[in-house]
Amino acid sequence: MKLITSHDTTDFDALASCVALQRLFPGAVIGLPGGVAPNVYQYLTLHGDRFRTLHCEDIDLSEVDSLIVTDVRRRSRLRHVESVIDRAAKNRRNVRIVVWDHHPSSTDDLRADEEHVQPVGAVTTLLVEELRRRGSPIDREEATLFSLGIHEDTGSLAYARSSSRDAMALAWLLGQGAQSRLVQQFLRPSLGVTERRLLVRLLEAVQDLPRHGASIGIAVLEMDEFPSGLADVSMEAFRVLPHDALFCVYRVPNGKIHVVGRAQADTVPIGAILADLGGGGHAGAGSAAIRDVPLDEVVRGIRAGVDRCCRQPQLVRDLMSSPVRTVTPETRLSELAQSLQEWGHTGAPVVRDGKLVGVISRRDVERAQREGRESLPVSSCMAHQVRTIEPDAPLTDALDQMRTHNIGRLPVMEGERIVGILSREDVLGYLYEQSSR
Ligand SMILES: [Mn+2]
Repeated sequence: MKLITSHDTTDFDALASCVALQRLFPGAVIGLPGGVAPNVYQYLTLHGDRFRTLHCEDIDLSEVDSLIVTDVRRRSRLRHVESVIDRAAKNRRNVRIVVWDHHPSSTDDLRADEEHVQPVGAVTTLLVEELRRRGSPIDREEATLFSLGIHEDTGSLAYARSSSRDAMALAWLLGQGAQSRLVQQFLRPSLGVTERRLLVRLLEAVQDLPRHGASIGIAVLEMDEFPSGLADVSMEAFRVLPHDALFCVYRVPNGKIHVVGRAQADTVPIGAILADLGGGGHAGAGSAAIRDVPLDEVVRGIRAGVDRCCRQPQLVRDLMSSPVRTVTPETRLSELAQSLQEWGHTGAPVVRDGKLVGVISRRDVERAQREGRESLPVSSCMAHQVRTIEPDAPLTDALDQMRTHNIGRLPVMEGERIVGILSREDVLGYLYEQSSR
């Protein structure tokens, strides 16, 4: 028997890639580990006959002579087919193992006879490319399911790991009849009443892990009933909260602990941290299901992982321009206009007797010119309320200030002394540099 399988809490990328693999391995059976994600569950209540999946528990694993694994290759996440993997380890002739995956490699990875691993946003993308290459026709139900897989794992192409290949696969699927309205509907079903209650509890439970400039939240909940929709509730909380990263730790009545982690790109490597707890995932999203470990030990494990894995934050000091060109309140606007052009700056701090008394931007000067006030001094139209920042503040604080108050440049102050200036251009350059790495 040929068995296609994937990871626990099966998501759309896992399900879609299983279904696509059935096209490559006709007659193969899809056997899922156990729980599926709630949105996949809802999808399967309607599509269960069209795309048949079985529980691995209901399959005679001793019959399996081909194991096709997708969207996962860590052995710790493949316990449900451990007996098959063990048979293959004894004699490769017993079982042939094929892997399709897009996760980073690890020392715990399965040894495969055939491996298709590439760092695209969704493993479904690799399979769509393969079906396309083979000229296999697909219908609109398949096109819609494959789109769901790619949308889910790439955050509709907005996650950092999305690639142009994911976008091209989606474009092709639209051409094959993928239904965007249904994608939308199945991707994020609205939270039910129980999930909303859980969301409120979760939001109340969030505490800050004061670390490294990235703001990291952790919420620990002891549940007195079996939960549903933990991933969705965690995602919703992450959307609402101001944190760069969020760890949601749920202890369910049988003592098992579920951890769901989410992070903005380039802040906290969620997958790596949760892998040490027996889970896995990507930089931006991951999960772990942990048995027989006390709650406080799990929380300690997360803290330790964060300490170990988080990069040192970028500080304002690293990015600010220094020394600073300043002007006095008495400088004429016409003169300032010329200086700004010469310096290539879009504004300047205003200093009197070594003390910062205001800031003025090119926009202020241009307005004054339009209104014929360019002979007036800088003091006539500078901003007196100046927001400043310290050189050792994390860059994220500076970004917050710029965003919240819509300011273009922050004088960097060491006590009374101005030691630098951080402008929008400095920050933008850095952001684009970072995200293109
Ligand atoms: Mn995936």
